Amino acid sequence: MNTMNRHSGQRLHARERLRRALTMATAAGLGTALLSGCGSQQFITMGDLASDYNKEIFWMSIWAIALSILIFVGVSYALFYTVGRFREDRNDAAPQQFHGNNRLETWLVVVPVIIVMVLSVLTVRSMAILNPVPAEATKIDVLGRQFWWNFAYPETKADAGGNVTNGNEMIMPIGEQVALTITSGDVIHGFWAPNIGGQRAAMPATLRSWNVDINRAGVYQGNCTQLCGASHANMRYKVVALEPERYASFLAAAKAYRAPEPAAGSAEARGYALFMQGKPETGALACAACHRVQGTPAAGVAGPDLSFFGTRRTLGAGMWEFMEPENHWETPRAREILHEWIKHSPLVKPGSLMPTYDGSEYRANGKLVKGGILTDAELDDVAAYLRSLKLPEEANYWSGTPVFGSQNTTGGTQ
Ligand code: HEC
Ligand SMILES: [Cu+2]
Repeated sequence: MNTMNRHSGQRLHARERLRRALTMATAAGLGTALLSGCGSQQFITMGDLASDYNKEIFWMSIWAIALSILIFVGVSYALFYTVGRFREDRNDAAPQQFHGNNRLETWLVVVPVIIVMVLSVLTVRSMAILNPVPAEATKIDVLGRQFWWNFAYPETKADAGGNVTNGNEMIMPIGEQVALTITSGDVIHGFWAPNIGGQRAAMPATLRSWNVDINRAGVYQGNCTQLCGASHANMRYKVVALEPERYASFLAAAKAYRAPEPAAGSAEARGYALFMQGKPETGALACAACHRVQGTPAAGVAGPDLSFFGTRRTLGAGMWEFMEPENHWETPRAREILHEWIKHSPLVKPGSLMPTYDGSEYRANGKLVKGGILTDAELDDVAAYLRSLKLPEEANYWSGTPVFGSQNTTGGTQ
């Protein structure tokens, strides 16, 4: 009886284990399917030696590791030597006491001090190389907010007013140091783009400078590294590094850019009106209150800059990527996601601080409030307006730029 019970118990146990394994396998499969459902998300790659910053840190690490190995070997040798030499079975008498052995103690102090000094000198040397901001460096102001990024070019005043600024996609030149000034508009975020030189905290009311660089043109992945809220993991961005000439032509076009004026009566024109004024009858807030579009009265700063939105290939701070070689915003998937985004972004991106436009609740200043309403047709008009916000083709920084760490490595419109 007893044994039988035990047997059936074991069988149950085995069955339970199988069930759990199956559930886990299904969950893992679903997870993978969901993740890959997001399209070809670009991976983070580390240890990229195309960046002089990374190279400097790499060699410093090699020295630190070499010294650590030396210490490890030394300590291990001393340990085994002592254990072997002073084994109890060989020496019945108490081991010889050697406190007061000045020679030994001097060595024990001097050697670690030398090691620490060598490491400090190496560190200070690297800091002296990496930290000073060269006067001629390209300057970019980085602002992190829940859950997006803005990249402003403080030295490039737009002809239409304000600084040239781009949301969630940072364009920089290759082959020179780029001086970032990093801050946060709310909580602490972490600016992490390993290909161009690692990680820096983005802290409110604090400006941190940091020089980054890379010698290979391409699109690289960046992420927020601080647990800053619900969509911390969806606070991504792209670093687009361009050859100097291409960077210059981007910057010149961005400087001269004024959002294209929609033709009267077009969907874009209807979208423009909604963007600027919202729809007060239904409580739909004006997008312009939170978003800037260069060359229009829209100058909001509570959300990412949308001036070149049509040229961008990411949405929701890199939560979605659209890498189709041509007309990426015209694909059914992109159209659907953009529509859903404007309609109720907190539903598709947890914690998004943008209002809803389908009457559902969202969080504003910590309180739940009801969004206004735009009809599906109106949402499409607004989306059409956003898609029309394009830089001239010669300034399209995605075009032909290789995307590293992605299944789709061609990127752009090659
Ligand atoms: C109360 C401020 C506010 C209003 C009003 C607002 N937004 Fe936003 N918007 C945001 C914030 C904040 C984000 C960033 C959300 C995130 O990624 O976490 C955002 C993000 C976006 C993005 C994604 C940008 C990117 O590159 O990821 C688009 C597109 C957008 N808004 C369009 C609109 C449109 C269109 C309207 C009007 C129908 C609008 N927004 C109204 C605050 C606002
Ligand atoms: Cu963050």
